Amino acid sequence: MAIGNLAPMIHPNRAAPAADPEQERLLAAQAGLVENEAEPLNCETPASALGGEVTPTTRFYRRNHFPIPVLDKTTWRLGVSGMVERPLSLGLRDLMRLPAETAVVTLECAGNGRVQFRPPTPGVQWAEGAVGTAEWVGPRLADVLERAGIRRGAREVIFGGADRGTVDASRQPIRFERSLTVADALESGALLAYAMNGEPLPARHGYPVRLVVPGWYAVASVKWLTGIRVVEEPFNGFFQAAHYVYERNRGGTTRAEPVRLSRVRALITRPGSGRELACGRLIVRGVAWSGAAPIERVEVSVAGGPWQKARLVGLAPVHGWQQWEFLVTGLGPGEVSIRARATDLAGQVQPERPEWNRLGYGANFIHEVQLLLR
Ligand SMILES: Nc1nc2c(c(=O)[nH]1)N[C@H]1C(S)=C(S)[C@@H](COP(=O)(O)O)O[C@H]1N2
Ligand SMILES: [Mo]
Repeated sequence: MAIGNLAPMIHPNRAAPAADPEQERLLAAQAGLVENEAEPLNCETPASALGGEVTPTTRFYRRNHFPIPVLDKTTWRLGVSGMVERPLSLGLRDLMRLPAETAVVTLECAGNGRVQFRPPTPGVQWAEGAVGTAEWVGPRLADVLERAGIRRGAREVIFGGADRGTVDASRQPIRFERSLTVADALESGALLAYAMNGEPLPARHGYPVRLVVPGWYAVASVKWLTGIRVVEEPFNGFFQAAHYVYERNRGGTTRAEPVRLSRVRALITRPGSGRELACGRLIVRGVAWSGAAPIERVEVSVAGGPWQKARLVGLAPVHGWQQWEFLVTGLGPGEVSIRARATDLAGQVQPERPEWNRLGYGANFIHEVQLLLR
């Protein structure tokens, strides 16, 4: 990497103050989120609080690797550097003057569902609520890259966040950085989002600007974006090459494949697991999504019975989850389990048992709720 590429990485946001961790915990608890880790705060939405076209921002899951930086829009700059014809330094107003796109996009943490892997895998033990859908607004990443002009021979685009910290005691503090290939950066439909559900992004979700990469596991959607660097070499950062990879051992050799698109998955949002309900009829509701393709079908199995097709409700946004519902009749008293599984138009169906991998990613287990009927 040329020395010149480093310059824009030294930005005024380095010494950004951090959000108060106790206040963040309190707000999350008040919104009914489940805390999996206190500092940095990692909390998820109970499945029963999901559903609807978008997730209210207060209830949107939070996944942080480092303390939350509180950035100042008057000094914040987004640098575009490296293998570009015209390096850029953009302020929030500059970005807001560009044509904006609005997209409803589901973001899911690649570790969602990890708690179910056996043997257990390290990392935050997410159940199934590290997922949410929001309406995002901002210019297209491709437009900004076009303005800068990607030079021939460029291979990847690295996105740097303003947050930093240590990932293990023996190492220096690092930033949160992720890359996309030039083709993915231009063709994924990624946005430089400054609004979430009609409001400026809150600090915890990446204020003032985050990347939103539709269809990809949310690790690609870098929050608190301050630097975009176009490079010639594959990026080997910690969150790119050491983590967020499916690591599998085959015949004694370890292979690592990067986490990319969200795997197909359905969640039952109503009724919530553990509920006591009256016998008879019951409407089961949920959401389903897949990074690869739209949802083709959702099936429900009651008390271990056959898979039956649920009704898809409305037309889902291209990259937002599909709502669905299913009417169950003739329920007698006692405990009953209800399961739901999704299939996408690419032909991928949720597996009975997602493939175990060392770091516990892509755990798209079939969701099951237990009910007590009286
Ligand atoms: N700068 C920065 N961006 C980040 C992260 C982070 O820790 N720092 N976490 C990533 C991961 S793993 C996820 S799942 C999503 C979570 O976004 P949210 O907290 O807005 O739900 O942000 C991604 N972008
Ligand atoms: Mo994540």
